[in-house]
Amino acid sequence: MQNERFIAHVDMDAFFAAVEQRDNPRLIGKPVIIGADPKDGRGRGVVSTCSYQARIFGIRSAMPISIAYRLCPSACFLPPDMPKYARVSRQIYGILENFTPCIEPAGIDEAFLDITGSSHLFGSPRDTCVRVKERIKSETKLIASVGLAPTRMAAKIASDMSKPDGFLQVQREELLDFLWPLPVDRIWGLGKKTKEALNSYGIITIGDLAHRNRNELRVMLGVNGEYFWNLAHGRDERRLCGQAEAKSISNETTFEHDTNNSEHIKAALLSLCEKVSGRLRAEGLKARTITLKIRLEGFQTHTRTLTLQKATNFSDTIYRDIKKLYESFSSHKKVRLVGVKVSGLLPVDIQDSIFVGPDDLKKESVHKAIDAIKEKFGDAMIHRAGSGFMRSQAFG
Ligand code: TTP
Ligand code: MG
Repeated sequence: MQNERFIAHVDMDAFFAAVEQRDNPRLIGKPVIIGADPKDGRGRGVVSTCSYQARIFGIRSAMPISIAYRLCPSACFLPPDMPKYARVSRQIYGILENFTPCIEPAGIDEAFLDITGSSHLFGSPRDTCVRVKERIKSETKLIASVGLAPTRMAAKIASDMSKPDGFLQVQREELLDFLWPLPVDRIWGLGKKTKEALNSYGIITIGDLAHRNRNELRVMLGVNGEYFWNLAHGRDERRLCGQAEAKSISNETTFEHDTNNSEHIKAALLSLCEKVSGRLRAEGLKARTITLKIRLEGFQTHTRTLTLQKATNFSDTIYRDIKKLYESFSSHKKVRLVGVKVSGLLPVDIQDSIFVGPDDLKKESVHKAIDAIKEKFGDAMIHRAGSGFMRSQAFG
């Protein structure tokens, strides 16, 4: 096919743990857990990651470290060494740059590569992926798994399914057969709550979602409905190397009763900022522009916008500015609805975030851990402030 694209997703196996095993051969083949201090089972933090030997015991990223300790007290527990992982990450990105200029970083240990135009240099797309794996192994002594597919989402699922030390190719003609049997929450950005809602409508697999009417999904899920429907049909036309589409991500909440309780309003805004920033991270994006929307009693609607010096997807940064905008907005009227919108979206960029410094790295990793917990256990697990609002939906 003329417009066929070949997207590879490269993701390191058990990244932090693998680096530690490489640097201390006594750890090779053993359960190694990177994360908070377990304090003999009384530790309060979480697991960052663990070696595949530790996964046999049921240990996973974002699990409370006390549970990990209970499951495998004899494991080797190590604190994360973020500057070291950042150095290795830089080295890996350096290797990837040899294969294509078209790289989209997706995290400290993963990236998408558009290798459509690289085949004449390295053989078929499959050969290129094999070479990527080999080169990473020979230069870093670490193992990457690689998925190859016509879309980013399928490539990411393929690399994940192939782990550890895997490679899986999904051809264009097999794309829907590959996607449709998978549970619906394999779709990017589709979290636990949406999954539960969809399951209650009998939508269990990606195929179930794809077979529903697009408008029906729009009614169920707002603008996300159409986004998820397109992904379920294997449509993800965003160009890897181009800028993200000129679009925005937003969420809004209508209070059960109009309110002028600023603590309630700020709690609602914080929750919206967390949702919006979670979506940004799920889509590998950062935002430069932040907009607050306030609808007062009587349906008068106001927006306030500010542009950041540096794009972000951190919820606390977005909330800090939304709070500023809210506090500078004065009205004696009660508030009916608030919304948070981010725009000026950019793909997550190496210089812009991951390698800025250890603090940013830690933050990125904490946010990722929080997203993972929310995905697994729902929002109820992590909440910072009480929220007395009801409906939440996207605004355009
Ligand atoms: P992942 O690629 O999700 O996990 P992984 O590389 O450890 O294991 P896998 O073989 O399944 O890919 O994340 C990359 C690193 O990011 C991971 O080594 C540690 C860090 N991380 C956290 O700190 N907290 C988290 O909740 C997750 C998911 C990852
Ligand atoms: Mg990984």
